Amino acid sequence: MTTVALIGNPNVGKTELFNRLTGMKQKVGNWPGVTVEKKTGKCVVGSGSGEGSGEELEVVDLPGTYSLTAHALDELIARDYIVEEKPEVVVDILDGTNLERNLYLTLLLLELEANLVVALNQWDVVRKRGIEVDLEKLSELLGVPVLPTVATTGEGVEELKEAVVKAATAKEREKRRKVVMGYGEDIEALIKNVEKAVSKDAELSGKYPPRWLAIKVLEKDEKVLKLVENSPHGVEIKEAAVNKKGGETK
Ligand SMILES: Nc1nc2c(ncn2[C@@H]2O[C@H](COP(=O)(O)OP(=O)(O)O)[C@@H](O)[C@H]2O)c(=O)[nH]1
Ligand SMILES: [Mg+2]
Repeated sequence: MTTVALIGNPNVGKTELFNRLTGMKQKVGNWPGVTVEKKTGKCVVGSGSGEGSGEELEVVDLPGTYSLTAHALDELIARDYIVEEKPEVVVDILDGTNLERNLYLTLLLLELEANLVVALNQWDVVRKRGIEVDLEKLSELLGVPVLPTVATTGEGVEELKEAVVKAATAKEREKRRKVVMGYGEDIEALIKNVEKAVSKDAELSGKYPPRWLAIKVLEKDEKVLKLVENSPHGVEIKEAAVNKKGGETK
C-alpha cells in the first residue's frame, strides 16, 4: 500500500478531491495531541489495465495551508507529518486559475524534499477562462509530474492516482531531479555553511533534509532551532549561521 498525503492552499478543492478519492471509506479523528481534525481514507487505483491498476492507496488529508512555518498549528501539523512520517507521495493540489499564489507552497514542499505530484485542479475553470498553462514546461521547471484535474466531476482523477503509484516507485524516485530554489549568492553561501555543519550530525541530517534544516536555521524557525540545540553540533551549527562579514543574518 502506498501512503499519499494531500496538501494545498484553502479552497483549492482538497476536500472535494479527498472525497472523490476515498468515497465512503473515510476515517475521521484528530491529529495527535491537538483537536485539529485528521481524515484518512483508502482508494484503489484503476479497474482496467492502466499503470498501477489494483494498487491500494492510503490517503491522508493534511490541513489547508498557505505556508509551512512553525508559527501556525495547521502548518506545523502538515509540515511535521511530511518530515516525520515521510509519506511516499505528497499530492500538492493547486487552484489552476491562481498559480502564482499557489506555487509558493509548492516551492516550500520542494524545499522539504517531499516526493511531489502536482494536481492543477479547477481545470474546468482554467479552460473556461481561456487561461493557457504549459503543463509540460511547468512539470519540467518543478521537476515533478503535473496533472490537470476537476475534482467536482472526477476528470483527471484516475490519471492522478496512476501518477501517484508511479511516483512512489523506486525507479521514479531515483530519477527525480532535485530542484533547488536559489536565494542569491550571499544567502547561498550561508546556507552552504550551515548545511555543512548540520551534516556533521548524522542523526539530524539523516532524518531531515540538510538544506531544509539550514534554511530553517537561518530563518530562526523555533522548532528547528530546538532540534539544533539538542544536537551535539548545536553550537557549531549556530555559529555557521552567523554572517562573517558582520552581524547575524535576519
Ligand atoms: N469548478 C470547479 N469547482 C471546484 C473544483 N474543485 C473544487 N471545487 C469547488 O471549490 C470549492 C472549494 O472546494 P473544497 O473542496 O471545499 O476546497 P478545500 O478548501 O481545498 O477543501 C467548492 O465549492 C468546490 O465545489 C473543480 O475542479 N472545479
Ligand atoms: Mg477542505
